[in-house]
Parts: sequence; C-alpha cells; structure tokens
Amino acid sequence: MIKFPDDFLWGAAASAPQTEGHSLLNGKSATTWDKWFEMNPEKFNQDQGPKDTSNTYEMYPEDVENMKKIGMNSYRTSISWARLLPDGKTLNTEAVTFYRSYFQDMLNHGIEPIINLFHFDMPWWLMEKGGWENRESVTDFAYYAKIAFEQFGDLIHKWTTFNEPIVHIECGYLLGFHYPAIVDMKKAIQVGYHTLMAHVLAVQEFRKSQVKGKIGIILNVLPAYSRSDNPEDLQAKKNSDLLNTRSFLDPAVLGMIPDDLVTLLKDNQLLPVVESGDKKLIHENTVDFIGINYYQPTRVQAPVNPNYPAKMPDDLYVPYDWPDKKINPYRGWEIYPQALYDIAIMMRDQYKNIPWYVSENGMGVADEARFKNNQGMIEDNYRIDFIKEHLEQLHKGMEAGSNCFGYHMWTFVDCWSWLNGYRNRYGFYSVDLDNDFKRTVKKSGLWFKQMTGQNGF
Ligand code: BGP
Repeated sequence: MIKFPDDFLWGAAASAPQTEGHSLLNGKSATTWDKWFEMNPEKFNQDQGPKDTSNTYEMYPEDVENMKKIGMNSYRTSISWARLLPDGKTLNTEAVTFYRSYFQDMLNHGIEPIINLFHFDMPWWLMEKGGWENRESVTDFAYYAKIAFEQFGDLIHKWTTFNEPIVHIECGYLLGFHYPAIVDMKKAIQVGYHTLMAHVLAVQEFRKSQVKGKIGIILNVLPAYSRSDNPEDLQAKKNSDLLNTRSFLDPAVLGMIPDDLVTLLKDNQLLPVVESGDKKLIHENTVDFIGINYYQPTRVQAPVNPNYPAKMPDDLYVPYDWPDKKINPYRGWEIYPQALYDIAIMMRDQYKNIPWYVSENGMGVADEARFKNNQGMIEDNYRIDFIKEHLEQLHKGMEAGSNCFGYHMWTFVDCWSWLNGYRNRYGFYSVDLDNDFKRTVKKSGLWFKQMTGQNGF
C-alpha cells in the first residue's frame, strides 16, 4: 500500500473567474474576459462566456458540503481583483461579505482554503492603461494584495500570488489566445518581468502585514525533456528551462534571476526595462512554499533554421513529438506520470527542498456525458487510474526526500475554462448546465473519499 503523511493536504483547485458566475453583478467590474467575450463570443466554445461559470457565488454552501463528502481537507481558489476592488481603489463590501462567509464556511467544515490572488483575470480598468505592460500594474497589484491580506488574513493561512504566470504571458503576448492577443516576444518578456515584480511586491506586502501564515506562488514548471543528448537539443532544453521554469522559480525561491537567462535575453536583444532597486527586492522577498501545476511534460528539440536574434520562443526551442508517448484520448494531452517524480527531485536538489505541493493535476475529458451510467453518474475509471499513476510517482519522490505537502486535482466541480468553455471536463462532480448547475458526484469523487480516508491506496 502507498501511504501518505497524516497531515497531507488532499483537495482540488479552481479559480474565481472560472467558478463564481455573477460576473458583472454584486459590484464586480469587468475583466478582460468579460470584454473579450462581448467583442468576440464566437471565439468561445459554444458561445459560453464568463457569465456561464458554475455559480459558486450562490451555491458555495452546497459546494462546501460536497467537498467534505469526498474527503477533501483543503481547496484552492482565487479572489477576483475586479470584484474586491472594482475600480482598483474602492473596496466592494459585498465582495468582502461573500468571500468571508465562503472561507468561513470551508473552515467550519475542516477544509483549509488556500487563496490565490490572480488567475488570468486582469481587471478592465487596468487593461485600459496597458495591463502588465505598464509598470504601474506592479504597484496596483501590491495594493490589491495588501487589501486582501487585511480583509481575509485572519481566515487564510496559505496565500499564493499568481497561478501559472507563464500562461497569461504566453497566451496574451505570443499565441493570441488571451486578450490582448498581441504577438511580440519583447513585450511578452516585459509583461513577464512586471508580473514577477508584482509577485515580489505582494510578498513584501505580506511580510509587512504580519498576517500569520505562509505565502507562495503557483507555477506550471518542470524540467523539459530533450529529444537527444546532442549539444543543440540540450541547448534547446536549457533555453526552455530558463524561459518557462527558472524565470519564475529561481527568483521566487532563490531570490535571483538566473545569470544565464539574462545572457540569453541580452544576446537576443530582449532584455526588459528594469528599475534600480528591483534586484534587491527580488533578493529579499522569497516565498515560503511553491505550488506546481502538472498536466503533461514539455519535450523539446533544437529549431532547424532559427532567427538570430530570436523573434519568437521557437527560435530558441521547438516542441518534440515523442513517438512513444501515451495520450489522453479525450483531451489529446500526453500522460507521463514519471514527470512528477522528476519535479520532486528538482525541488529537492535545486530549490533547497522548499515545501511544495501539487496544486493542479488532472485529466480533461471532452463529451464526458458519454460515460454516464443508468443512475446518471459518470464512471470515470480512466481518471482514477490517472490519479493512482501520478500519486505513485509523487510518493516515490517523497520517499526520496522531497518535501511535498499535498495533492490537489483540477478540479472539484466541472468548470468553465476560458476559450474552451465547458469542452473539457475535469471535476470530481459533474455540472448540468441545463438543470440549474446541478452537481452530481462522479465515481472518481467516491474513490477519492475512500483513498483520502486511509491516506493512500
Ligand atoms: C490550467 C489552468 C486552469 C484550467 C486547466 C484546464 O493550466 O490553470 O485554469 O483551465 O489548465 O485547461 P483546459 O480546460 O484548457 O483543458
């Protein structure tokens, strides 16, 4: 039997913009998602926009009961910046009441809320002055963090600043998936740098606030796997690691931007504008823990005819399609549980064995209703196998000494996911969009209860 520690965190993760609903109600102002949906609904799967999210704003008492029913002892979600501070300055008291009673309800049920501050949901008032391209965003974010610590610091003892910052940078400034859908690597690097400084200043606010608790950041990081050991492929791996993993993980944990990353950016004329004093701030404001979201590995190889200086990341590394990969047939992503072991060892050996947890892991399934049984329950045996395989690797990493304190699945109730709407379902509970968002437990939820009850399987 595989056994985890008694105080291990078992739970799930989601975010405010993907679950709350009441998108432009109860004092919340618009985010880039509300505006983008207004401008281009056809970009969103089945025209499902931010208003269609699973209505946690009204249904959280039922949700919290449901968390308890499947054995969760912790839950990570986020606060909506545009709900708490609709114009960036004025406190929305309705939001304070909502979040306080939601968090208190979790605590009353023995579920630890882990609260994140930013999950891809840029307020529109900030976007109108340039969003993360504008250095002012850094102090605006620090102010928002300060207010959140003041309002909820007595209830929340684990905070995180950002979820997967690489994603809003890449999707917003390189790939065209998120607003403002700009394709410009120089801008992407500047946006990334401002995001890093916003994180750093939020950590500084946290230390000043004297809130009892810990602060971290959630990153989708892992060592990239290179196609071969030839020097070009290894250089591609190094470039990918520097840009996608070490760009946030090194400053967050070690308090410094890697010299090799600075050299890479300099060589390619991509250095961002920095302010004097930033280096010291980065050095002084490291985190207490890291959350790692892991879905599938990054496999890379050297580009064939790269531009120099690089104009896009694919001048520095390109994806490698590993012929032996096992695929999740319902989402198309590779399934490679061994990466969790490699992540555990990376954290142990390169990041001071800092406490960390799996903040997202999950298996998306399109058209999941096809797996419903006669009683209307989804029999997601594939998800149970997926979790087991990943927990085995995680456990192996912990036996080797890695300091992992929890495992969260994406997600608890099937939720809305940006341009994909409800296409890929991930939850322990399904949601019926035609029937007042009715939640029904899946087989994996029942299995999770049994597994967490004995801290293993
Ligand atoms: C993660 C994000 C989540 C969620 C998930 C599933 O990277 O943190 O917000 O969307 O991916 O993604 P998808 O619905 O595209 O399969």
